[in-house]
Amino acid sequence: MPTRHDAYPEDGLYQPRLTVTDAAGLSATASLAVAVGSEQPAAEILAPEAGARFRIGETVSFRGRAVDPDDGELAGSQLVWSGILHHNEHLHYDALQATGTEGSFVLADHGDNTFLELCLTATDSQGLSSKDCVDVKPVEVTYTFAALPAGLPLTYNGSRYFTPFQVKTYVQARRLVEAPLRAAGGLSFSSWSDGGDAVHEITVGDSDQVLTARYTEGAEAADETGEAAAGSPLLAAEEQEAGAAADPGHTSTPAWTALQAERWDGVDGDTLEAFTRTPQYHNEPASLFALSALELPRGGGTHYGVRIRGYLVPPQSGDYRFAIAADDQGALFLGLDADPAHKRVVAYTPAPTPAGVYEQFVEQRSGPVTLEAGQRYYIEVLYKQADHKDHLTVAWQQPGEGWAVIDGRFLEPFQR
Ligand SMILES: [Ca+2]
Ligand SMILES: [Ca+2]
Repeated sequence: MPTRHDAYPEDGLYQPRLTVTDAAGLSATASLAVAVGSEQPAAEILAPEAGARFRIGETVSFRGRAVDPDDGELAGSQLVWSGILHHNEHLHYDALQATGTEGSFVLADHGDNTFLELCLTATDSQGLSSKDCVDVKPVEVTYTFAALPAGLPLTYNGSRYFTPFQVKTYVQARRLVEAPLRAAGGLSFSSWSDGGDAVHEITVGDSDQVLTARYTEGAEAADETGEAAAGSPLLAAEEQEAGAAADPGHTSTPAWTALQAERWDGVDGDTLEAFTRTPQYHNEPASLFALSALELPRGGGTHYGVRIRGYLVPPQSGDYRFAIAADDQGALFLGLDADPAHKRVVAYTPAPTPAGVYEQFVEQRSGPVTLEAGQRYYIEVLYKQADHKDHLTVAWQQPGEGWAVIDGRFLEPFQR
């Protein structure tokens, strides 16, 4: 490798360039900044201090300086502040821009798992610069969400999780929490421990808290039949449905409240084939939970399998298309009519897909399926989670419409 030595007798900033040209006449150039007789300045953030935490809505004051071995203390005009918002693994630049020795901003709420990286860049008279950065993080607290009885899914900030679950969030942040009005086993929402409505906004307090959604046995009719139905939670759900309809207070209860998912735990393997071969699958499920759409709550843990059965009742006649997304694997079966014996696979995931992405594999999407309005078609979804992420969504395209997750209002509970 050729080496070249250059001497720069005058102080200043030099940009030596190296150009290489190949036999075909194509060339490339690289350059380098060389400052002769000068050293770079030292940027230093004096405030906020590393590790300092701020509440959402609080004013954050920042202050800094830079000393240059050649120029001495640099003027405010040579100090530029910038902010980089870290959101999960994403970076958003230009979260803040300012010039000077000091300034302030109000700490905004960008959601959980976020913080601002505040940087000061000092540039001396020769164009040499240095940078100092500090993380500006919100004051964090842990909120635990529980349900009585435990295990029911609750929604925190738009995502559903099985209870109990914990979230790290920020003091003074506002978040939406939601408890379904109806849950599996004939349960009705009763109250939140903070006294809020089933769906309400919380302002995150200064310390860790537990928020509990309490459920009670549903309509009176369900209580009367509870004993007979004890061995069959699905049957109990149907009777609950009938009981709810007879209770004037619950006449608006939508049919989907009885749509149930059956869950088996401790299931080995990462495929549906492995799932359906296990002894567990041929026994009673470990738990049941209600669904409001063909979408499973995420964060359900590892090594479990789910079966959802019911009837699809199309709102209009015509050609429908179906699609499924899952991690680790999911399959959608549809009957030619209401008889489970006439089911066939219309869509499945050959390998894990990203959440809500239906274009990864051709097998994920069905061809056109002709359905008649008001008819009941048996529908079954099988899902297997091994480890890491879990998700399942089943979407459809009604005639002349866009893709949407199949809502519970088009589904009826399975009848044995
Ligand atoms: Ca300098
Ligand atoms: Ca997984």
